[in-house]
Amino acid sequence: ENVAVIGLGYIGLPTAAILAANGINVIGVDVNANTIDAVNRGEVPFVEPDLASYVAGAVSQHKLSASAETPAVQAYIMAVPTPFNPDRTADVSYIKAAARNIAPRLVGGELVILESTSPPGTTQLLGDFLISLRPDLSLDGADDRPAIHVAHCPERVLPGRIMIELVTNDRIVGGLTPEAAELAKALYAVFCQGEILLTDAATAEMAKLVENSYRDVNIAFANELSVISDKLGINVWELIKLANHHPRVNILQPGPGVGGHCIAVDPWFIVAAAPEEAQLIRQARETNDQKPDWVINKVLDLVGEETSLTVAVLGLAFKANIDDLRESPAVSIVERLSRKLDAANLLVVEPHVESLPHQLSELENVTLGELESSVAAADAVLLLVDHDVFKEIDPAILNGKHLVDTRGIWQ
Ligand code: SAJ
Repeated sequence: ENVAVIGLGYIGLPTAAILAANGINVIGVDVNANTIDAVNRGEVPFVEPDLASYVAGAVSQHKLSASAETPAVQAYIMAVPTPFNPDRTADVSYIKAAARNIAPRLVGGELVILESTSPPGTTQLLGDFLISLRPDLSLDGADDRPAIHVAHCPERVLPGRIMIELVTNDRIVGGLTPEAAELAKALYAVFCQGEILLTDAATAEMAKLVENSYRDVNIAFANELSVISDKLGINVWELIKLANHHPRVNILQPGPGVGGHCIAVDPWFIVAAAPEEAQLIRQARETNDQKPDWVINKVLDLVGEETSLTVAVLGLAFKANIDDLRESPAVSIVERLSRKLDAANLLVVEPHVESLPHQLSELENVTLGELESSVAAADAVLLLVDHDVFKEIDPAILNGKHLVDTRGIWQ
């Protein structure tokens, strides 16, 4: 069987590689020439554990190749971005662009799967769009027009554990027709050892958004507790640890805000679909988005008049032990802190990257430093990411320094 995976990013490339490792002939399609060249050399353009060996193996076995052209195949998996617009609605233009390239290749009988996280109704929109381009086809075989089978199968893998979770997680498959759902299930069963649960497309779309909103609401609760506890002089880490001894309580961890391109985005798709009703979901987003301001004010309060000081900032990634800086609250905290404390020297320590991201590289008072020397030189230490390497610091070297620990690793 031949499958095309459209979009070779954090989700598309691992999915292409795991299908290829299970004997499927996969053609990866991308608009980025560097990505295509890297994959065809058997290389991976970003860091994800175990992915590199899967891609190298699949390419050398001639099971995986990459191209700019959309081929004619039996099944298409779309894993293109669905970023959000300034008005917080979803931008589905990448889905439409992929559909425009698929449409001329269709003869009927093909499976088209949307994996991208999408607002409710997008899979139907995709199906209708394909049929508008190809009125000789149908979504259900009506009027003897050959059917193309359209389904939604949202990805739910955790960055850092993608190659494991692709195999072990349960999957939700929502078809525009029951037949489309069954066909998509058969394709995912090639590599997925979890349960594959069938539903309609809109429920599958909503399930993905709900999972990330559930996490966002729970992180907002933890973040609100940290602000309340700080005001009351209570150690929030101890508080949460104690409360979690209750058999039905499981509070998440506060932090400097919520980053990444899923949890901080997906809840807005629900808010856009039901603005009047989605009150708690909206408030949670706002609570988490306000946390970086609170952290900045905390640092400013602590240093007071002492503005020409050296601050060691530990961590830039959006969470522990990864190199991904996209939508990271740490990056925006450093950027804004450098303006507020323009007489200070900010030494940023991020062992997972080799250079500062563009938002920070132009700032005169921000430099990338090495862990031990930066902490030693610092008057204040601001911890933003709970990377394992930071947990190994000898607490003695922190003595006498102002400390803001947003992740509670030194409590
Ligand atoms: N965070 C906290 N406190 C916590 C947990 C997380 O502040 O107790 C912060 C992290 O530091 C980070 C953000 O939340 O900034 C998100 O991190 P995460 O580990 O919760 O999630 P992601 O964005 O890496 O991946 C999520 C996962 N969704 C769920 O766990 C419900 C993943 O399974 C999804 O596939 C992924 O979103 C996605 O692509 O949608």
